[in-house]
Amino acid sequence: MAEVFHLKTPLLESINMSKRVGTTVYLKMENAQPSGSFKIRGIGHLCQQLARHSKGVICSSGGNAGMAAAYAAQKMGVPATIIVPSSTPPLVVQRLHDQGATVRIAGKVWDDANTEALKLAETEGLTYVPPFDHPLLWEGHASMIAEVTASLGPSVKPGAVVVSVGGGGLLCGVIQGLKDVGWTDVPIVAMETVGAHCFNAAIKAGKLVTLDDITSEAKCLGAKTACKQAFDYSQSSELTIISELVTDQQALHAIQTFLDEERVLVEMACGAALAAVYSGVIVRLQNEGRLPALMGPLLMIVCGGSTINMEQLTNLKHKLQS
Ligand code: PLV
Repeated sequence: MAEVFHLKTPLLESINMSKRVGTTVYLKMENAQPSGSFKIRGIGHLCQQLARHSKGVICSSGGNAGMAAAYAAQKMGVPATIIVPSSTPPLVVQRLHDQGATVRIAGKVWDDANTEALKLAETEGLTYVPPFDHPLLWEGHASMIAEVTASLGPSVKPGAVVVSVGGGGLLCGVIQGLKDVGWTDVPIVAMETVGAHCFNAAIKAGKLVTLDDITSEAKCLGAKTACKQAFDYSQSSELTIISELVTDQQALHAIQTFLDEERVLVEMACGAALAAVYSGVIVRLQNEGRLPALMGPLLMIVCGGSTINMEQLTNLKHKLQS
């Protein structure tokens, strides 16, 4: 069997979040993955399937998919080229270099970097690693839900799951995981920031839409168009997907509170999900009757992320709180 690159992550109970929501909150600590986020689950799986004999992989990324592709490629002894947009902070470029990758900067947002990656894949014969839109990614991400079932034991089922949405790959993987274990009745709260809200915009329009620009600081949620599978799931009568937005200020407040209370630093993309608790979205949805009374614990996918350090946190505070 092929080597698995991701780790089984801890499922931690958060006393502080539980107090806020009024029910037990469990944190699936994907920040603890070797590449710093959940992305290694799907990307590790995809690379195993598609890149074993490759002359090199190429991945377009806001940062974390690239970190995962570089990690998997290094493990497989395959060269990695990561194309990031200019909005990616220098600290990530350095981390990618440290992971042994060649880094190129192309365009302003992820969509520009992706155009370049597809071109280079073609001209240089490299294996293209998409960050969110591929069934093998969703299959790999689904393993996190299988782990949650094992951690919770047979008698406990989550009352709801909270995830961040960028292009929707994490969402598709979580849904795949819920399907695998027969939990399709568990509602999903899909969180984005204003300015990186392609999934919310698609649901409102009733079709996939492409945002004009990414104006949020949560750059790793910054795909201009959600993947089709995520949108199709949002239209399915078998699933309950509630799409909610928070501001960058709320996402920043969430990562600061998480650092204070849980002693873990995550990036803005993850802050969007955490803000569902810290900014009262979950309680409001329940009060509005849109989220049924939680019959089980709330499961937070702590997606993690490498585009953060203390300096970057200070920069974000200056930018967003002045
Ligand atoms: N980030 C992708 C896409 O960026 C990337 O290239 O890294 N949480 C974190 C920490 C992430 O890095 C991402 C995606 C998400 C959540 C959202 O995942 P998705 O795109 O599968 O919905 C443009």
